[in-house]
Amino acid sequence: MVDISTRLLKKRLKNPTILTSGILGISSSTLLRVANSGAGAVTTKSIGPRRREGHKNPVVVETPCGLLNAIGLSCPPLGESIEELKDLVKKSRVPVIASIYGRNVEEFVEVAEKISRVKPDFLELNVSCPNIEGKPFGVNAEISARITEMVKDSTDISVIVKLTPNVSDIAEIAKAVEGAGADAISAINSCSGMAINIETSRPILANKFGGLSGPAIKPIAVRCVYEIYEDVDIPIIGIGGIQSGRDAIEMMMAGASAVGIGTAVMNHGIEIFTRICSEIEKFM
Ligand code: RRO
Repeated sequence: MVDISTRLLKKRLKNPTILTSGILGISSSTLLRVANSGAGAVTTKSIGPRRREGHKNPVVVETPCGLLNAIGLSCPPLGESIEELKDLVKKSRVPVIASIYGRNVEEFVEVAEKISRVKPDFLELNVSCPNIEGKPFGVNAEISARITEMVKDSTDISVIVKLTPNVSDIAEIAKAVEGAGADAISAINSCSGMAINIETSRPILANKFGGLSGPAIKPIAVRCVYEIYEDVDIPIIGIGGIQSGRDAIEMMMAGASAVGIGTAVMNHGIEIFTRICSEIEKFM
């Protein structure tokens, strides 16, 4: 059998597939099912400092080329998220990435400190959610670097920074967070988009705009990962539209050390991890 294990910083992944953030929430039992189903690592939905409702329905719309979402960073109170994460970290046989967000630098640090106590394998800083009021921090190199630096000062856990493709120069942001101490980068978050119901002449999503994911964004993700890889020396988790082993290999050829699988889980179920891995093995 081909060995497709890989390293992400100090952790060994039995294979390069990672459940991306947001797809299956933060419930420990759900994430453990994915961990036991063949994923190389799992990522929680982004955890914030306090309970957050998220946007009104509809929050998801399927388009012919991908999924458009505007969940709006919904999450339970921090204490509840921490209990779920604690259970997940205790029981998971694969590395756990805790995704976190804050409305400012102080909130990022607060969540990072509290989450670090339950010792996930990695923290992922979500500076790139497209579904917030105004622009995400990730469009600004200086602010992204400041958040990275402050979180790094507050934790011993390796920090991954998740970048947005909705910028003119993603490599510039990648270099800034690398300079601020980021241990790795994940790219990309969803691409800002919109869908209109032409019968009602209204936007379909209650939030009007959403983040597009799925096969439509794969070429954008491959281009972003390639550009980042040329400019930074830290590992990259390549995310965006991966549905098959060939897609995963393409992303790794662009420079990714591991790949995030998100929308494909919704389309094909959690068996997607073993399917992608066996396709990678065959290709190798
Ligand atoms: O919750 C969301 O609406 C959301 C988040 Br936090 C994110 O990072 N990316 C996305 O497409 N949706």
